[in-house]
Amino acid sequence: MRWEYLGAIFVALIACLVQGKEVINYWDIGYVEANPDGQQQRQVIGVNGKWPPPALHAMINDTLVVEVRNSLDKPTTLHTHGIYQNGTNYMDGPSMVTQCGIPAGANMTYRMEISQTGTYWIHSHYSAQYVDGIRAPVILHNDKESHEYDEEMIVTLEDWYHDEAAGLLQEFLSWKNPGGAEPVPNGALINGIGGKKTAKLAFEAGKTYRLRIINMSALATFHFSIDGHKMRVVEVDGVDTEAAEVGNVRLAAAQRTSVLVTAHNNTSNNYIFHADMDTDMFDAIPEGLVYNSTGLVEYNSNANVWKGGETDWSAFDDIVLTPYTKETALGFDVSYTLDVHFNQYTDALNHGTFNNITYVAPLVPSIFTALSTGKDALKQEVYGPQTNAHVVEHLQEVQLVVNNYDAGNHPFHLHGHHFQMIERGPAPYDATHNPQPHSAPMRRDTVMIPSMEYVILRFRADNPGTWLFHCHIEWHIEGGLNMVVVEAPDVMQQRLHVPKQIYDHCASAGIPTSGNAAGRKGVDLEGLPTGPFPYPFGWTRKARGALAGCVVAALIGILAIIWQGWRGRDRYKKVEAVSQVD
Ligand SMILES: *[C@@H]1O[C@H](CO)[C@@H](O)[C@H](O)[C@H]1NC(C)=O
Ligand SMILES: *[C@@H]1O[C@H](CO)[C@@H](O)[C@H](O)[C@H]1NC(C)=O
Ligand SMILES: *[C@@H]1O[C@H](CO)[C@@H](O)[C@H](O)[C@H]1NC(C)=O
Ligand SMILES: *[C@@H]1O[C@H](CO)[C@@H](O)[C@H](O)[C@H]1NC(C)=O
Ligand SMILES: *[C@@H]1O[C@H](CO)[C@@H](O)[C@H](O)[C@H]1NC(C)=O
Ligand SMILES: *[C@@H]1O[C@H](CO)[C@@H](O)[C@H](O)[C@H]1NC(C)=O
Ligand SMILES: *[C@@H]1O[C@H](CO)[C@@H](O)[C@H](O)[C@H]1NC(C)=O
Ligand SMILES: *[C@@H]1O[C@H](CO)[C@@H](O)[C@H](O)[C@H]1NC(C)=O
Ligand SMILES: [Cu+2]
Repeated sequence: MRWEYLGAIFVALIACLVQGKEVINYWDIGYVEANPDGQQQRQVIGVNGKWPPPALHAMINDTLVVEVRNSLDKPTTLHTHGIYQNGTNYMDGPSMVTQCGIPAGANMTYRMEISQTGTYWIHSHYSAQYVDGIRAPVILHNDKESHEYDEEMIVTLEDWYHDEAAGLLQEFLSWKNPGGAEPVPNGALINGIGGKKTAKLAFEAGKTYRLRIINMSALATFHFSIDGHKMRVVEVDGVDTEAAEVGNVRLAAAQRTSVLVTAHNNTSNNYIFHADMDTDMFDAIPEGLVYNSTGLVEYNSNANVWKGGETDWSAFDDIVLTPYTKETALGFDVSYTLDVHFNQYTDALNHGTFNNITYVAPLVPSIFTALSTGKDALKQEVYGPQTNAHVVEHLQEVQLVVNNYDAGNHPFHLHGHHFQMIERGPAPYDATHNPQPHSAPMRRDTVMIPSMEYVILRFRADNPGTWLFHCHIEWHIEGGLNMVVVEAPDVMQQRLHVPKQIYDHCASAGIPTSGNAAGRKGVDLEGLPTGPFPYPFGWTRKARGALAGCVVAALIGILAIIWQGWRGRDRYKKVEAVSQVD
């Protein structure tokens, strides 16, 4: 054998070691029966005939593969939340943004290179499907973690509904719900169990545990704490942090936090842990709803439950954390201000909106518009007025200023990136003010913006693709609180090659895969449905209510007059008739 062959083999071997392995998971997605809270048996969406779906694990540099078979009677997709999908935008999952949806009975191979570590999750991004249970943790390990610990455990928190999402969605997006009251969950699940069943975390004396807490909620925010134990935050949304001691952690929907907990050095007690849902988001609290869930940290099955001590419920603020790997604050080449409002629109439904535009899916998924329209792909118009597309250039530094004018708190998620959290304050953000970011700002992929506050986010556009930016409350996604960041469509055209499988799915669903949002050339959007729009004159909800009242009163008045008229005419007729008979 010649030496250069040996050399080549050696290089290939090294490349293999660094590239990592392929981790293949088979997921047959279908309906199964489950009763996780012991209160109601219902149909849920599970994997391989089981529920909850299994957690996925991979190492940095591995290729994570999920072979999906769709055994549902409707389309589905999978979104691996927080994964960059660098070069594989079409594996990101949101239906009508990066793919058409896997039709009932069809298959799809999701394949992604893993360049990240930390705690993530995977869920359907088709309609409100994940609320029916198709959601699972994704744990990405490093060969050497930033902090030392003995063992790790996953703690999933999710709100649970007894009714299926499709029906709840119908009630939510209804003219009978003009105020947009979200469906309130029937309870909460910890690691997939709830009600009278108790979730347990088994601790051994003296060990240090990493708890990977994942909020897989549709709506509810959770506060998590353990009686009699200190917690140190070491990761949020896949970004390792310098250890920070806290009394409790708050997780909005889709957020993840790892905490280190050192077990006591004796086994004389067991301890309660708390996962309390924030009821601020609930329009009403139904009778009997247990919104404060508890579980047991068990040292010894015979030990008593420790009583005493007060939980430290002091606010937990993620913006003051320090990332373990520090990056200086980005500047910005472009800045977009996004005003968040909820209002009743001209279709009589309550919609979530950025700058008074509510998202409506285009006829052509945005990725295909970006890939097929040549130079026009750089124009915002080709993506259609209702996608709220913002086109950014390759490697630009982008700033998003999000003003939350709604009465509720909303967790916003950007696909394809971790953004830097530059500043938070009372809305509206004053553009003349010069923000003073932390020298190494915290990064994450989902940020909670409290009511009437703004947050400034920055990221580098180094990942060509069509990326959704949206509120992660499932009901608000469906209500239109989404927009699409179209990142470097010119570079997308050079680098992205959408697999044939995805084109086949579109073809079988009759969805076009070229042209602008309407499937046409240039900026001719004929045939693309428009609206719904805000009511004109910027009337407030109250004013419209009053006006609606007036209109109804006026209508009743007019109808009454007409009816009187009809009756009157009848009476005249009768009188006439009588007189004729006479
Ligand atoms: C992952 O790959 C990068 C370079 O591609 C390399 O520097 C790193 O050591 C690899 N990590 C592991 C755990 O293999
Ligand atoms: C989908 O994959 C399954 C194996 O998981 C296979 O049996 C089936 O034939 C595939 N269906 C299609 C339409 O390719
Ligand atoms: C999960 O997120 C929802 C929505 O923001 C929130 O109401 C709930 O409290 C969160 N759960 C946890 C355990 O943080
Ligand atoms: C047990 O823990 C306490 C406080 O946590 C500490 O002061 C003590 O030294 C520990 N004992 C042993 C034997 O490790
Ligand atoms: C066991 O540890 C707890 C917590 O550190 C402490 O309060 C308790 O006194 C210890 N009990 C014994 C028997 O050491
Ligand atoms: C639920 O927990 C919160 C703290 O998170 C507390 O203020 C409230 O009183 C508790 N409510 C019930 C009914 O336990
Ligand atoms: C958007 O709507 C809100 C409330 O309906 C209104 O206050 C605001 O001025 C509108 N913004 C723009 C840019 O039209
Ligand atoms: C994507 O990959 C390119 C190199 O191909 C790299 O420069 C860039 O930082 C990556 N972006 C993300 C978000 O991973
Ligand atoms: Cu929201």
